[in-house]
Amino acid sequence: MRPLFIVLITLGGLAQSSLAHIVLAEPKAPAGTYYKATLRVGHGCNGAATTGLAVTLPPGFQGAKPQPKTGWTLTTQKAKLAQPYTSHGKLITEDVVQLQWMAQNQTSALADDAFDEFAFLVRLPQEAGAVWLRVLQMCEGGQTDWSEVPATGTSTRGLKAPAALLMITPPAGHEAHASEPAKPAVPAAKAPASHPHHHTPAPSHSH
Ligand SMILES: [Cu+2]
Repeated sequence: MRPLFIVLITLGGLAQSSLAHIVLAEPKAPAGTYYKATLRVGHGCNGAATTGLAVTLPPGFQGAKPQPKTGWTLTTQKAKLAQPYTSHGKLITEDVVQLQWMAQNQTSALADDAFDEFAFLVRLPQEAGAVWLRVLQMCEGGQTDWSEVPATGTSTRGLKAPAALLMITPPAGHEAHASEPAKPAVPAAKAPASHPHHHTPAPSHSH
């Protein structure tokens, strides 16, 4: 790679906000809830149009279902689970581990000067904390592997191709457990109080 090219990429990286990367439109969600993950693709690969997107689901993400897109072919990949779980009374021993959207033709490909969103529905793990979604962006004549994760914390500053960050917040109703040791990477959890949770001790409604 020529030095000038590297300088341009670096400058570009500094100038762009994280909005230009592949990010989650809704980067925060309570643990154990059904979450619509919307991956926002802000640009192609060094100017080339995006022809495909493959997202790897972190462990504990259950029953992922991609949202179909006109002009794009969907593929879901399943794998045997190290830790089977029960859903709606059934034991789940294998689950979706990767989702892929491929443009059916050049017309469907996402031009560099446009943006689009790729979504899926998934049940989030019960544990709060920072989770990174690895996204492989395939383009005409190249690709970008959005897989970089900071050594500590959750700042993606200085990373050229960071994975998409999701902050899983403690479920509402578990705030009383705040004295439990929290994972260091998690900033003060602000779970919306508007999500009633079955673990919430039922307050006595005497009125
Ligand atoms: Cu970017």
